[in-house]
Amino acid sequence: MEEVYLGVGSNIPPRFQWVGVGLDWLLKEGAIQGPVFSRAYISSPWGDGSFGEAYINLVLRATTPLTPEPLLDALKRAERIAGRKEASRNAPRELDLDVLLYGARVIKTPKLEVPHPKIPTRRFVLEPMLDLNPGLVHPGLNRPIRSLLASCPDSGLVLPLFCKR
Ligand code: PH2
Ligand code: MG
Ligand code: MG
Repeated sequence: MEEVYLGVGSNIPPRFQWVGVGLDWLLKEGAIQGPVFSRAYISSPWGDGSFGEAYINLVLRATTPLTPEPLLDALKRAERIAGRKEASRNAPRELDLDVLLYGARVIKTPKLEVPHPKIPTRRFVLEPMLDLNPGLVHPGLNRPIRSLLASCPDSGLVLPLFCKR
């Protein structure tokens, strides 16, 4: 069993429905267990070629019995079950599931790079990671997520939907 942080995003309505469909399937399959969720955020589409409605973004922490590449395959399958089709990079999507962290492991294969290479540049990922663990340290860069957020160049809208409980 390993602890993982997964990034979750959707910008094709009904956004929360697609998030639910994908996560239900991952839980039913046993691909993830005991998920804990960040707040959900509204964020403006980020990156070259991105457009469309605002995103719902959140991060979850869970345990997984799967090794990294089978976990990635399960995430891709959950995306397809939520209706996602092949499309250009950054195009609107019903569901996007990314492996952000896999324990403290640093992995680079042709299929998968972990920690996710875009973590430091995306406020819609850094903010929800901090909800889950304010003391979290990026295992590849050996820098606190808090400090990556302080120097993050992303100036897009990243708005929590609800206040902290
Ligand atoms: N994902 C992308 C491209 N752009 N923008 C926001 N706000 N949120 C995302 O999850 C996102 C994005 C490609 O994975
Ligand atoms: Mg993504
Ligand atoms: Mg993705």
